[in-house]
Amino acid sequence: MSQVRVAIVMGSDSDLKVMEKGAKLLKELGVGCEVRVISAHRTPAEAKAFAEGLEERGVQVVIAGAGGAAHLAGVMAAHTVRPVIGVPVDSMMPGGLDALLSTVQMPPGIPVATVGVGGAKNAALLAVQMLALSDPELSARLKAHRAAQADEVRAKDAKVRAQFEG
Ligand code: RP5
Repeated sequence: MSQVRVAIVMGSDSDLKVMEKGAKLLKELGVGCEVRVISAHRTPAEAKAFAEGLEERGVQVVIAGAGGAAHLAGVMAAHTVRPVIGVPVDSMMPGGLDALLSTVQMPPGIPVATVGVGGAKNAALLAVQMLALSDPELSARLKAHRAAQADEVRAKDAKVRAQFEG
């Protein structure tokens, strides 16, 4: 198994349908990750111990997703100086506004880089961009991923254009 460089944590297994998209993308880009269910409220001792142990285990970035009163990313950030990316999950209030505000509105001094509601893919890409700062091979894979994405859009453009051509 490759070295775990990114930890994906979520408040409940009900968040997995969102968070697994990030895990899948990390795998595609060849970044070792671990996926855990740890709750800021239901298992607070585990949350603290997990965050405190990240540095020693060599984990470089944390992606934390939770819904409702979403404090998991903030709790992770409170107990580590590793960068924490928060993913608000739409699980209680429609649209996930509760989770978005709970995740993004951190007090000055303890930052959480918050992506959009359900934005596990962007969280993974942001984590990869951080790791790529000191990893040229990963940076090359990231550029190839962007290029492939652009090709997909061009293919869609061609398809839509063809549909409406006179
Ligand atoms: C949050 O409460 C979790 O992150 C999840 O989004 C939400 C509901 O949890 P379950 O009742 O599905 O376990 O802590």
